[in-house]
Amino acid sequence: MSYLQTGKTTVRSVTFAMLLWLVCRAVSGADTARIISIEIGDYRFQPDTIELRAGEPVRLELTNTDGITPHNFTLKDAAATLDLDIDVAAGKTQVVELIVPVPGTYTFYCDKKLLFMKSHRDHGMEGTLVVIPAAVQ
Ligand SMILES: [Cu+2]
Repeated sequence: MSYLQTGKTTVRSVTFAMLLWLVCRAVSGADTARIISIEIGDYRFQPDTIELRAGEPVRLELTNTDGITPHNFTLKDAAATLDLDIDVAAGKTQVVELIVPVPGTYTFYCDKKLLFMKSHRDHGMEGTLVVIPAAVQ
C-alpha cells in the first residue's frame, strides 16, 4: 500500500513538472518571438523592408491580400543558412518562425510565374531584410 502511494505521488510530481514546463515554454515563446506582419499582394510586399537583430526570434505573418493570385515568400542565402520558400494562397495567411544568425542585407521575393509571363519578381515583387548585429551583452 505504501509502495502504491509513493508511486502515485511520483506520477503526480512528474505530471505537474511537465505541465509547468509546457506553461513556461508557451509563455517564453510568446514573449520572445516578435511578430512582423507582411501583406503580400498587387505584386508587392508591404512593408517591403523589414529589420531584425541577428539571433532574434521573429514570427512572420504573411497575408496574401489578393483575391485569386497565389504568391510566395522566398528568402535564400546559403551562407546565412536561410532557405525559405513559403507559398501563400489568395486570401490566406501563413506563419513562419525565423531566426537569422548572420547580420547582413538579404533580398526576399515572390517566385511565382505564369508560363510565358513575367515573373512576379520581374514585376518588382521583392523586398529587403536587414539583419543588424546582435546587441552587445
Ligand atoms: Cu507573387
